[in-house]
Amino acid sequence: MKFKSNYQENSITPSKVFFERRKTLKKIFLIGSSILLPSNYRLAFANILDNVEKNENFINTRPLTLEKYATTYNNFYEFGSSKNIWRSAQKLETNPWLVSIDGLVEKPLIIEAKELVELMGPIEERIYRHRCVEAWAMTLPWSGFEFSKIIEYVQPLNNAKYVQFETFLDPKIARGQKQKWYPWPYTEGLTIQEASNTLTFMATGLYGKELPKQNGAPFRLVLPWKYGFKSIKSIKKITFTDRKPISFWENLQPSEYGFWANVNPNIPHARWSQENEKLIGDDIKVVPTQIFNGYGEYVEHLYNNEKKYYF
Ligand SMILES: Nc1nc2c(c(=O)[nH]1)N[C@H]1C(S)=C(S)[C@@H](COP(=O)(O)O)O[C@H]1N2
Ligand SMILES: [Mo]
Repeated sequence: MKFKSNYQENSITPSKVFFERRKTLKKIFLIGSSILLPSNYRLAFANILDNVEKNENFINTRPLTLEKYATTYNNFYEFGSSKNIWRSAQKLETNPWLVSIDGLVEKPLIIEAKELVELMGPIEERIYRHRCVEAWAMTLPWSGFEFSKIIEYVQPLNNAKYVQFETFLDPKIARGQKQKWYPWPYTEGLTIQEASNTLTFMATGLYGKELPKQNGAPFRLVLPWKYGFKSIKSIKKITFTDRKPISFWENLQPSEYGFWANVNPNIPHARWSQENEKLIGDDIKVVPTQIFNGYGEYVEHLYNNEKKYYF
């Protein structure tokens, strides 16, 4: 993979040199409240996925979805509304990829995606169940880091109540964005409590490899207790705010796609039941949907034990 070969440098850099360089980078980040890195700092980093630790809290009894389905059966409306967008998603240029973290924070940041990942590492692997609002499901091995690390780093102000996420806008490469009736760019939002939860994950890899473009390279959110549309792909902008963000799907059809969107078998979608889900695989298996997709122990307290948060 092209991305990988660019990343060989540190595997042959003595670790002390690498460590010193990391320190220099950290100092640079600390100089201004918001800075752009000079281009010579767009260094090639180690293939950080080589030293990924599996997080034992998030292994799964459900078998992993076959990689061929996870990477060829996708929702990424920027590239079209079919599941078969993996080829057209290869047009997305993810290197360079500048990300802005701004709004109500002490230390706003504009940074290259690779460098943000370096800064937030080490990378860990978590196996999470994934549940799309369309009633299909997968079980996926993500690598990445907890979103709380970003929160710690930028230090939100007291009045920051929500986090808004936004992806790219480039109709020239993303054909779906030529469809003007969609409220591009794709936007999502969480309360700051949700964003700080242990489960809230920034994925930078899948199946021990760099994150495929169709799965949201260079990084995307993964929120396993919520319907999949909340897990926004290919993030360009993260804004801490005092206003509740209106997400892409909520904006399109608020009676069908709620802000909370917590997985709940008892709250049907306007057009179908959510009682069961189809596990994608060679033989499609139908299993009951679990409240909070089975992650209640981590997130129930966020919702005052009210298990109804969908809208
Ligand atoms: N930017 C963006 N992010 C997105 C989507 C999208 O269309 N655009 N689709 C969402 C939906 S509906 C789902 S189910 C998941 C699918 O992720 P996957 O293709 O990696 O399984 O991505 C979510 N994130
Ligand atoms: Mo979805």
